[in-house]
Amino acid sequence: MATDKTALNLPKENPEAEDFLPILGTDYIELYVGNAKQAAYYYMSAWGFQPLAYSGLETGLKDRASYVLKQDKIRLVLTSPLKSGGDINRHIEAHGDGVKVIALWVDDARKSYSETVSRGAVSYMEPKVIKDVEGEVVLSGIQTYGETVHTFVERKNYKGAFMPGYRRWDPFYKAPDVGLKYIDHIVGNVGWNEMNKWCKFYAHVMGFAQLVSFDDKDISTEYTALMSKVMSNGNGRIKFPINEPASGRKKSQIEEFINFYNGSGVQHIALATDNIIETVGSLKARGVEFLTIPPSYYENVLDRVGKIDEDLAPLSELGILIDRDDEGYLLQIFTKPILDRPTMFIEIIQRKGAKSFGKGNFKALFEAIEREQESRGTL
Ligand code: TYF
Ligand code: FE
Repeated sequence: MATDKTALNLPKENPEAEDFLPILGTDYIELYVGNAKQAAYYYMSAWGFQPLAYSGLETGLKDRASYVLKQDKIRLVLTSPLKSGGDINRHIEAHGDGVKVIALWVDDARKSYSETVSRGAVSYMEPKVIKDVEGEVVLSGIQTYGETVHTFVERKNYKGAFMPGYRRWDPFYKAPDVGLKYIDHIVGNVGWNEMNKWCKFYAHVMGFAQLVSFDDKDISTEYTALMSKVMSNGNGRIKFPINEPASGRKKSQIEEFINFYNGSGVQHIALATDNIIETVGSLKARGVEFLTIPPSYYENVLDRVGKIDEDLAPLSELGILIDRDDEGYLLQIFTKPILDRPTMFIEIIQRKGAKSFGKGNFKALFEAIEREQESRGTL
């Protein structure tokens, strides 16, 4: 692991410099999916999301339906087209179900737009005000890797369930939550030799700093080869690792993603909990499938990470990985791909002081991913 100080004008190293793009947090993640009604049911029943808002034919839309789900600070929007043709169908045809929008909550969506577009961002949506009786929201947006976009959401005085155009959605069915709290990080996979381009985009255009970088020597040897850099905004609330494939003995898991997604896109979303044993236990009981870790991982893991608060037995039973840095430790686990295409998956993470990414787990994790790749015959 190397901390790359060459990466541009970093807020951390220049604390006097004004953050030209202050971000309050992730506002929501929107996926374009083939069947939003059924996807909503999956994220509610398996993942414990609660229904929040809806828009579609009943609210006057003619061409799409969206369901908004919530669990603590995490909001998901699931959107499907209602007619043939159009951008959403084209997105699904190219990528399968996947993340279209990573929405960022800001104080000033107009300024966020002008600051980023003037630094070279490609516009996705010019600032616009949307209103209803509950107040108003200002939206704007820029393009990022692949067909993914960032919208800026300013909701100064909005009192409604989600935003104008949506109505509260309160179906009779509600599954209990599973203790998911907030989005820890969102990872993008980009094409060969594109990692630095997109890290420069996050640095120059959005004022992010590089936290860490992993090169193919850290991450490949005989395992799935990739390179990765983690970009973070000024207050550290937003963390975007960017991976690119590297050549190795077998086909990189990043290359497999790029092939099935037809380009760059969101590879995984890491959701934080403050009790990973309970959260993962509930998810498994509801049918969520995780990568399996061999028992040998647990034989000497405590020699590597030292003392932890949890008993090892439930961690080992569930296949939860452990890693440590200077500031503490972290617990993490990864699902199998949650779609038919081997593209997107979800990570559950519990941080106990550690601010890093689980480099100490890469070998066990990538071996687990390789076993999955083998089972698909895609190596
Ligand atoms: O949070 C972490 O430790 C992960 C590790 O293709 C990771 O993001 C890195 C690359 C990858 C899958 C997982
Ligand atoms: Fe991760």
